[in-house]
Amino acid sequence: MERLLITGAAGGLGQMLRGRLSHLAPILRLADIAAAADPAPNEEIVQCDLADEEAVFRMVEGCDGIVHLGGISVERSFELIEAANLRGVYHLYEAARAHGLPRIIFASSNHTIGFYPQDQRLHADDPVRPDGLYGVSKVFGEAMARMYYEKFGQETAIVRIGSCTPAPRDWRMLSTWFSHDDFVSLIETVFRVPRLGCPIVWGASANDAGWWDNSASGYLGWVPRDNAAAYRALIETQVPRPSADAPVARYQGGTFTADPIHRGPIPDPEDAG
Ligand code: NAI
Ligand code: 15L
Repeated sequence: MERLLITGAAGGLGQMLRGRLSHLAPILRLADIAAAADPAPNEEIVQCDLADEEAVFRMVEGCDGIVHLGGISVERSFELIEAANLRGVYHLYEAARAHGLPRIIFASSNHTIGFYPQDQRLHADDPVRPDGLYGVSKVFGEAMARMYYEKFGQETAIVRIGSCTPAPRDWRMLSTWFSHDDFVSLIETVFRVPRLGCPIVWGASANDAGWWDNSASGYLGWVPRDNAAAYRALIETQVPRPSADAPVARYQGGTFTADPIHRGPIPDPEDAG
């Protein structure tokens, strides 16, 4: 690849990956609606609202691979989700079609299946059970990826990310944790394999307590190395165990299953007094 595009580059995962993917292409194009920090010599900064189709076409032009992280990443109002995660994904796929079908990694989420109980092991082809508007928007993105694959041969790795954090922080993350190293190695694999197709890959580490079976995407040869079990003793001693009937202990999507449908803006906790 000559140029790799990372959308959502100003966000949590974007900032982490910005520093860890520079070996994949001489130029990293970092895009976000938010202003980004100063570019390094190998970086191009593009400020772009995913809801703006022309801007998305300019953002994608000249890129040979895309890590699509941009969008609303938690439960929000339909209006916010629609702009970034519905229109934004459509714009991204149309731009990719116009600019040579660069391989895409689509950051989907465990919230596409959040209403499954935690004692059920899932495969990639199990029916979706989204736990909110955010989860529904990721189902939409997955369907968009699949349709562009069937119609135009656009390859995408649909990565249903669990909880991608430096370390697991709570009991649920003993099952959902996706280490930064494992995410990086998955991205390396996706851009290395001769044939990608359009697999759904569970974005999770090799957690002893994991719920998700990645055998359907085994042909990629990607093997996660980390295991949240290494943090179990720490969590058991430092994090109170939630009661068995709490959403965070019942459902794979945890607390998202209990979120309301937000109508109108949600106050930013930092603005409250
Ligand atoms: P984040 O919220 O920190 O970053 C998302 C970025 O997208 C932000 O920088 C934001 O400014 C940008 N963005 C929002 N609306 C936009 C718009 N209209 N146009 C352009 N950019 C826009 O999220 P995070 O944690 O970095 O996650 C990255 C991706 O991975 C998201 O798509 C999220 O849904 C997905 N994901 C993340 C998980 C995690 O554990 N961090 C778990 C499951 C999925
Ligand atoms: C997600 O989809 C969110 O983007 C992230 O902030 C976490 O909440 C994660 O899921 C999770 O379920 O832990």
